[in-house]
Amino acid sequence: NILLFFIINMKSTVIACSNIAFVKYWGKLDKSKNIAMNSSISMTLDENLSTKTTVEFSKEFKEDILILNNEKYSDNKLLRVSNFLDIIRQKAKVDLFAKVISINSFPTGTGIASSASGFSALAAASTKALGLTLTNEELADYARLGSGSASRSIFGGFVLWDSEHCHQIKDEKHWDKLRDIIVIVSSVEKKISSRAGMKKTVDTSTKYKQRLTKVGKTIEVVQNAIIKKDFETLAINIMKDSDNMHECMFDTEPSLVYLNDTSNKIKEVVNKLNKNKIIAAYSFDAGPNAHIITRQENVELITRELLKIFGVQVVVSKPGQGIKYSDDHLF
Ligand code: 2P0
Repeated sequence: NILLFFIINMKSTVIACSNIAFVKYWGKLDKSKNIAMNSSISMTLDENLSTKTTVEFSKEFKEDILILNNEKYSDNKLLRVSNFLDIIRQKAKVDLFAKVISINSFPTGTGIASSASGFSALAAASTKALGLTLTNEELADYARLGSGSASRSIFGGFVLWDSEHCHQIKDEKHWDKLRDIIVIVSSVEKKISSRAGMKKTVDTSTKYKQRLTKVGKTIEVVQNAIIKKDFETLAINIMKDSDNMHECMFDTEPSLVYLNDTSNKIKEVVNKLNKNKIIAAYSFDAGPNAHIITRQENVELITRELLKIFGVQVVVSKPGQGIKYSDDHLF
């Protein structure tokens, strides 16, 4: 370890972005390896929805330290980070504690998947700090152990998580006119985490069993729509898959309801805009915030309509780049 200390710089900083799943991950086949019940497809978002993380390992630290958005954590959040770092420490054969400082560009716990950007940044920064050289595919496998959706955020553009490993379908330049209008309805932390919620759905929902028989076909259709840039097919299937996941959530015992009245108003607005021609798709994760997928040319019109709903804020994202290493450390 002493030798290691001299030959590598044990500090690294990474910016990772969130992602929006067009076909959703909701349920685990293997909890310890974080293997999903079904494949999922996502678009990585840009730096408007990102996490910047600096990790340093040092013999000066007597325990792991986690500072997230300027607040020091010593609860479950720290435990989850420490457990993840244990895997990386074991791989690198290092037993030093780490200091982790992380800043999100958006409010945590709102269903805009802070765990996706958070754990992909942590995976990339911690492995780099310990001098591990990994391919993005290998890095995604580590990120997955922190959080399932984080594995997809390692890559830019359009990503397939085949329930175990991740692959890029197309990079961010492939469909650079595609946009995600994120409608922030509430920045309050959600009551039931995705992790706990999906376990309940797997255990109790019969609709979920039906979902699993159909989602393979949806994956194929959505992947082809991305490759061909077929917006209408993409939009129809994004909405169907989001609705189907939320039906399974509702079918869970006890019922999981993540959308609120404002979310439902957003759905109405999108349905109205789509009356003559499909120009937008709504997608909701485990929270009330909406993602509206559209083409650049329609962003202005759609945003204008959405902002008529009281109290909402919007952030617009392009297809993003995936993880980025930086020399501009947070400490
Ligand atoms: C997704 N979500 O595909 C789905 C849609 C939420 C709804 O991935 O337990 O935080 O850490 O693997 O990745 C959120 O679940 O769960 C999620 P863990 P994660 O984006």
